[in-house]
Amino acid sequence: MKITSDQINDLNNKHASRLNEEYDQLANRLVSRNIDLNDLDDKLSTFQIAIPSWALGTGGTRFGRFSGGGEPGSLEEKINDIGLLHKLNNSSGFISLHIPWDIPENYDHINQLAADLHLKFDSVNSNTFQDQPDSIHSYKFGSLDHHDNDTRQLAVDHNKEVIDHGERLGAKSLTVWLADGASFPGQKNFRKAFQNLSLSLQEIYNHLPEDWKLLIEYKPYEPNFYSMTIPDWGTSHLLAQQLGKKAYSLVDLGHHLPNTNIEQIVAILMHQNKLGGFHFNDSKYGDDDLTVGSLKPYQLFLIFNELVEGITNTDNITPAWMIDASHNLKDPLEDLIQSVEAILIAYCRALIIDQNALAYAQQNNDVAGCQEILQDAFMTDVRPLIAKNRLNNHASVNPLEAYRNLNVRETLIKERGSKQISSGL
Ligand code: AOS
Ligand code: ZN
Ligand code: ZN
Repeated sequence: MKITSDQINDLNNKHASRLNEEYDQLANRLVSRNIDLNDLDDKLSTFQIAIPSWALGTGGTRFGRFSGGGEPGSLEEKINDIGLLHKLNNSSGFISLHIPWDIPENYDHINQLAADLHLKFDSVNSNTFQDQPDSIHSYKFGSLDHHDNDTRQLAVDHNKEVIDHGERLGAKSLTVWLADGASFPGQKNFRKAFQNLSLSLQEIYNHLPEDWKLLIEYKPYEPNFYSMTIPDWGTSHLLAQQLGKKAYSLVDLGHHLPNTNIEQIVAILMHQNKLGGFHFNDSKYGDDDLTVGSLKPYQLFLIFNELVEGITNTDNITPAWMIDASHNLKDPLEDLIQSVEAILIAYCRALIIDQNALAYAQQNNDVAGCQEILQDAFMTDVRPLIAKNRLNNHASVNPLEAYRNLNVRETLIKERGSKQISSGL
């Protein structure tokens, strides 16, 4: 299935006059507040979010999985789905692959396919949380942190191979998420597990090409429920610091205990130039992996405030952005469209914060004033800015509506059938 520019133009034309009215009204207001709309437009156009290859199929819980049909069965079909998204929203131009789920059979072909759809490969992900069918060692009790050297070596070698695969795709970073930990007190010696992990990461780090980054994800619990070997940002940061300048922490929004001040973590990591990657999702209880912005849009906005502040005022690299959500009830592509939209809205709202006024209010201990400034930006409906930006970039003014009008899912089901199950979680 392909979506053509003509199809998008036809649908956009119906919205054009109303959108222009809404845009002009908002633009006038923002210009009067000294917001540089050209700069904002450039920032929106260049902001690209990676879609993980495992997010295109229906996810599940440990209790069941209810496929909606038309799922991609091959890497080609996964890339094609991301191409459809990117054609609609012009903001999902990166793919994040999981090895060994997505090892290309033919690199030239895969690279060409991605290039034809204006997509690039972002961070590659290793998998030492599952045993592979032919494996002689098991990750049941750990991988990079394992007390058994052969098991640890298997996990280290796997990560090195993932880097090699990534190099052939033009990727520039490796994301390591570990399931390593313990579910019961006494099961592991914390100090030794950390030491083993540290040695393993060092070996992987030494294999990184000069222009690559190692992104270290942390998580407080699950699949282990007593301890995780990288439970929090402090541990991730410590490891990244020990390894050197190519190592960074990766923040996944769902990987914090309830009520954690994630925006503060973001600010400090950026201050240390150590925020390398970001996984977006939303949650009410734990790592719920729900649609971005579906529950806590204000928190997402506060996080983007720190991201924008950090990008402007620190030397931190631009982090690798990725959606890390799971789709149990919704059509995965509709869910991804909504997540990308929520990210853009939060980003755009953060971009229109009056930073000078905020700094002035902070200097003067004007606490009420600070809140007014943040909430003024948050309460602003920035959707016309985003829609207009997409219109100018020949993408869809309303991607979800276009997706439905163009019968994308129905066509995919016709092409691929209703039974096929995509690889992934
Ligand atoms: C797991 O909870 C993490 O969020 C990972 O980033 C990711 O979901 C996993 O690597 C997917 O396989
Ligand atoms: Zn994640
Ligand atoms: Zn997660």
